[in-house]
Amino acid sequence: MALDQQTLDALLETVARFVRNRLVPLEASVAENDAVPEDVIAEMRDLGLFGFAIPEEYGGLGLTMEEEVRLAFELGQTSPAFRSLIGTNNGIGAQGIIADGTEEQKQRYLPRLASGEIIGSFALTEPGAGSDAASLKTSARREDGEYVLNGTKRYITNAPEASIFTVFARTDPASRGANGVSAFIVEADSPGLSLGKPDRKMGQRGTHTTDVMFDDCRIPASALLGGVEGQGFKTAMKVLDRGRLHIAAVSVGLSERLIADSLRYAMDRSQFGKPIAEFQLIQAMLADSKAESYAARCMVLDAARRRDRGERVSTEAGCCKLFATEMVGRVADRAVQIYGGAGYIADYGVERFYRDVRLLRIYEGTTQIQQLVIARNMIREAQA
Ligand code: COS
Repeated sequence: MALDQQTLDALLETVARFVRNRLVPLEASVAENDAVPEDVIAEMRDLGLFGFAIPEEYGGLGLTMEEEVRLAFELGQTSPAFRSLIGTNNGIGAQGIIADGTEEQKQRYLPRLASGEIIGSFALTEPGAGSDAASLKTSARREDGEYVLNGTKRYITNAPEASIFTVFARTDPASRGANGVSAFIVEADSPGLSLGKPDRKMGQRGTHTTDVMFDDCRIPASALLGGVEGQGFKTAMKVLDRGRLHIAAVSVGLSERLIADSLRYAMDRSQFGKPIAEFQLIQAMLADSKAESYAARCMVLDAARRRDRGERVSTEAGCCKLFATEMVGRVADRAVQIYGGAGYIADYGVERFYRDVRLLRIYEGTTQIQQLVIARNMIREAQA
């Protein structure tokens, strides 16, 4: 553990209180205004939430994976828009630098990411390269001691807020696969970098995604992550292994919130002369949701502990992402069902969560990509 038990308990309790008292009451207005209020962002900075997964030596809290997933269980208890805002700085927008950056790159960016002074973002997906990430076409041509980037990245979370992007681009035009891909830290004000219009999404209002376009965008050679070409795809995969565990933990938190809300509603709402919670068909839905949510929590904790022990958890992270995100989809669906007509009406908030959780099965690797990763690893191990 990076923190002693008492400090960890205090942190989790503070975050749980912040979520309950400060964030939950704002859920409807954040969705309505498509923005997290500035004063809430400032409070998140003060709590250290922009840097919980960044090492202490760079100004973060340096949580272990187990500590991080426990924190994500708490942060998951409210609209995912709040978590997304701090999610990239701790996750995909910083972990590439932490894993593979040079000491100079770490010193330059991590303290400001940890404090929340700047937002980091991750630019892998392209119009023609989603699940098949290694087929990306954005190019980085070396010229006069600089790199010149050309291409378009798509659905980039926090792009409008970001000051830096970890961009994956092809430095070797002759190679069509993973080996020709390199990672760069690109500052948002680089000449030739521009953003598209904000995407109009199914849910998760308050979180913003846009295209990021590079048109002869010139960046210094020192922006090459780790100073080594051809390692970018592996960096992306390592970052995603970690991110998938985090998303699974957020899914657990969201399911716990939805179960608590459905249970309360079922105990309050009466039909046929008694609370609907006393009807066995409602109980079956509550029990299925509880059992599945508990299973996901146990999986996530186990995988996180394994990672902390130094094991490679690509398979386990895939299992967690697959199971937990599908699980929260079923839980949200049952929550709408338990609420009945009210579940379909925006005022009750359940339909918003139902739309919000739909993304979890898609980003940071779809369910089908998790299946592929898990099965490929199983076959590889059996052949070894
Ligand atoms: N950690 C470290 N290295 C990894 C890795 C991991 N988890 N997974 C793969 N690699 C390495 C491989 O070892 C291989 O290296 P070598 O060539 O030296 O052996 C290289 O990366 C290429 O791997 P692979 O051959 O498995 O690549 P594929 O093109 O077949 O694709 C999938 C792999 C499909 C799993 C990958 O493209 C993927 O995860 N796609 C989903 C992308 C995604 O999640 N997008 C979300 C966008 S961010 S919100």
